[in-house]
Amino acid sequence: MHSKRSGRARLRAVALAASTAALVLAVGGSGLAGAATPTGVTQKVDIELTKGKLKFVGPASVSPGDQLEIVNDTNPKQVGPHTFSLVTKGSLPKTPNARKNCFTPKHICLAIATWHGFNPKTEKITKDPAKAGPAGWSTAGNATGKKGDSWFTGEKKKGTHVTQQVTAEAGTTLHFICAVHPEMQGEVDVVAPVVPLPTPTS
Ligand SMILES: [Cu+2]
Repeated sequence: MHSKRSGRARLRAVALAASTAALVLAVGGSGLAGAATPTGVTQKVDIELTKGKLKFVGPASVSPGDQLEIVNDTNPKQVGPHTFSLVTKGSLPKTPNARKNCFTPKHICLAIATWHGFNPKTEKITKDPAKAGPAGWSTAGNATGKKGDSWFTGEKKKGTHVTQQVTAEAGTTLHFICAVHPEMQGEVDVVAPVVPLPTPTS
């Protein structure tokens, strides 16, 4: 009795170790730079002007391997251009005063401009999208030297868009801001994709 039970316990331990190893392998695989397994899902964040307010309108969650498209539904000739910029939560300006000073040295809006190769003399950018870390939407930047992933909509026409794969890890939250209108802020949770279970045959 005693030996039978410990044998079963040992088997269970081995099975557990095996499934843990598989889990580690799976996580390691999706953690490779820009190598998330495609889910076949496309998610969208719209930049909208609603009741006089500019905002990001998007899903509550996305998964690694989803395509994430950003679309500018506003007219840059009316409201100016935008950026969709991944930033750390701590670098989001929270007060009106912080938002007013956002485009000054050591603040996130000016930092975002530098990620895009902004030249203050010509007021032109040279990199779009600005890429940081692994390929795809992966990396949040800050105001003190860490670059993040970012897209600039351009200033000429409505409807411009960009699509990149979500390569941030499941369990994280992506915070984003517009460097032109720092009151435009948003977030999306990155969650593990739902894998459909095989249909039982009996
Ligand atoms: Cu904006």
